[in-house]
Amino acid sequence: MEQYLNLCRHIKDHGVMKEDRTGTGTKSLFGYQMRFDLAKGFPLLTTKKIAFRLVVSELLWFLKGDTNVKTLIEANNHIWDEWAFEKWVKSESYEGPDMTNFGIRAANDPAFKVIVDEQMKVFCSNIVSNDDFAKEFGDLGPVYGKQWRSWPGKNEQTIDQVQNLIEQIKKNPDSRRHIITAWNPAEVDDMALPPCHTFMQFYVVKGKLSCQLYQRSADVFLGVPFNIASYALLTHLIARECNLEVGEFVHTLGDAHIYLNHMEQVETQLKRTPKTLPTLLLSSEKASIFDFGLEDITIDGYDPHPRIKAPIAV
Ligand code: DHF
Ligand code: TMP
Repeated sequence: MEQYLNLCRHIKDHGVMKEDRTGTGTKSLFGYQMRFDLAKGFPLLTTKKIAFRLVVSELLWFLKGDTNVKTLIEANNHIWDEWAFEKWVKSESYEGPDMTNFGIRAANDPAFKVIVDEQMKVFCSNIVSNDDFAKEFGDLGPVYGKQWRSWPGKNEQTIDQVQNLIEQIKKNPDSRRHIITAWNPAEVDDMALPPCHTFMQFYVVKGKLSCQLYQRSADVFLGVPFNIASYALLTHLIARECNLEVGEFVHTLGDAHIYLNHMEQVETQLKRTPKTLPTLLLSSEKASIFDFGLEDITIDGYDPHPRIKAPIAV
């Protein structure tokens, strides 16, 4: 994963200070590309520990067409909590302490973070125990799952981009139209967070399937390691279903940034030596990509350096 460390170094050396929506501040640059040969091991970061089960449960959630955090929370995956929580604390139903700009305030004030964490616990337990609450506040809007599996088409019909993609790869591998887009301009305003990984294209040559992702906005310390693993996994799953070997994952970034409150963590990582990449193991029993469950996807030989914590910008 030298590619990832090179990206961090490149932003450190050539990035420009840039303000951002969250008020955190970033070092940023525009336009960057990494390539990962998926035959050379599974690109799960080894210079810090990534909880692979979170990557898997999020991808399965997308693939099911789900957009409600209830499913994630029930799988003990809390990576999307803040963006559903935000809807709740801004609503009439919320009666707790003031949560205006809770993200940036929690990042700068440990005492306030304790209060946010308490309210977040209340939120998560409401989501799990109360279906009406989950329906109203758990849904992130028409985000990835909706656009991937049921993009609103003509005459009230919906388009299953994933199913169509798999069919086309099987029928017409040479096509230059193997595309899935999550960026739906008509619906972006209804999303809790407009898609960051927005546009992917697949490519088949010599029996190998490659994938290129265009990511418009890239949180290099927290989001990007997940995004690399997630798209590598997606490529493996689609290749398996189409009887192809895996080729490359090409990761193209738009605004590639390191948040200023992640700089120390990035430094720590840069001092570490990458280890051998793990191997992905997929259950051979499942016929379709849509049948995969958490237990069918595992990683072998993953021996990373310890986890490094960092606050997420909301
Ligand atoms: N917002 C921002 N500012 N950056 C993101 O990367 C991001 N990613 C989102 C939603 N909004 C975002 C969805 N993906 C974590 C990783 C990926 C992710 C959201 C959060 C994260 O916090 N990872 C922690 C561990 C989390 C845990 O163990 O629960 C990490 O250390 O990798
Ligand atoms: P933005 O909508 O203002 O660009 O903020 C989104 C932030 O989330 C930005 O820092 C990029 C980051 N992000 C990722 O890096 N990867 C992801 O998968 C997601 C959902 C977000």
